[in-house]
Amino acid sequence: MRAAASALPTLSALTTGDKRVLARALAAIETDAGSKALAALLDAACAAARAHVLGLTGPPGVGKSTLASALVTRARARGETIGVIAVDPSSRRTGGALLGDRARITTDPNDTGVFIRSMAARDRLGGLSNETIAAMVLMRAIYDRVLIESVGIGQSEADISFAADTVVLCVQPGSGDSLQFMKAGVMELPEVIAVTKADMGAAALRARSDVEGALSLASEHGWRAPVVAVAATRTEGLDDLEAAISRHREFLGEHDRLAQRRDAQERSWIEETIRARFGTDGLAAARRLALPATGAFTKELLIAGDLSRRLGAPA
Ligand SMILES: Nc1nc2c(ncn2[C@@H]2O[C@H](COP(=O)(O)OP(=O)(O)OP(=O)(O)O)[C@@H](O)[C@H]2O)c(=O)[nH]1
Ligand SMILES: [Mg+2]
Repeated sequence: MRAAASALPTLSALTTGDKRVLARALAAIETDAGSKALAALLDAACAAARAHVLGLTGPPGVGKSTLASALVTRARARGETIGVIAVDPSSRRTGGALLGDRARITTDPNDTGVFIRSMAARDRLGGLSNETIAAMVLMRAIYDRVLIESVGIGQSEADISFAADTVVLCVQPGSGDSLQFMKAGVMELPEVIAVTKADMGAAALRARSDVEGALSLASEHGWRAPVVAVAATRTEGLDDLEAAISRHREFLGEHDRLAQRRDAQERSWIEETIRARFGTDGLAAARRLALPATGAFTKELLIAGDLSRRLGAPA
């Protein structure tokens, strides 16, 4: 059923925390794509951002969902509200059913302080779709925390850094893949590295020292990624992980770093979308446009409208 644009909730209705209102807004991300009203709502939500956005990434099976579950439980125990997005590379819509749901995060269905949504990935591994970005923006205006789980190995971690304030890369004892990328400098450095399944004894210890060795010289923009060992199934190492995440959050709070990071993210959302629709020439033309000061989502609409008028590309 197509929701009419008028069914779009207002920001103040959204921020009451009523899950049905959020569900309605999430549906509108697809049904109302390209509408001014949706862009205005998303821009208002961007301006009302309140959550810290944590990105959990790493190869399939590394323990991301188990860790996410543990972090959700701890956040709720502290009285914090949390929205979770599980980006699922394997999900395919077949006959209306979303297959291969990787959220596997169990919570109390009556708890109004937690909202979990699985979303399909873009074609690339770990790739975030426009819908995922929009869902994050909505949840960020509602909850105290947002957590995005996304599969990624190697370069694709960069994708989650377009949405998250703090990226935690999960690596597993005995698997050298992420490590190889890091050593080769191919990988965008995460802000925190979690060696999962630390209950696996010597292999976990070795993994941790391997990662620390690989990172010994790496430090990006004044932040050196801490390496933390966690055993989510035994709820071990979670204090250390949360402390590392908090330290990065404090780091972002200094010198306007958070605002700069989010500005850069918004620019990359616009560029990605314009490039995907109008190519590199379109992007170059967009850079020459004089645009009024608006939020990123409205700006993207204005650019797309202008380019499709001038280039005759589909609006
Ligand atoms: N021994 C041990 N096993 C764990 C731990 N955390 C997760 N696992 C197991 O690892 C397997 C994968 O865990 P998930 O949390 O589903 O991993 P994931 O990274 O979310 O997997 P995908 O979403 O499929 O990529 C499960 O069988 C978990 O029980 C841990 O701390 N210790
Ligand atoms: Mg998972």
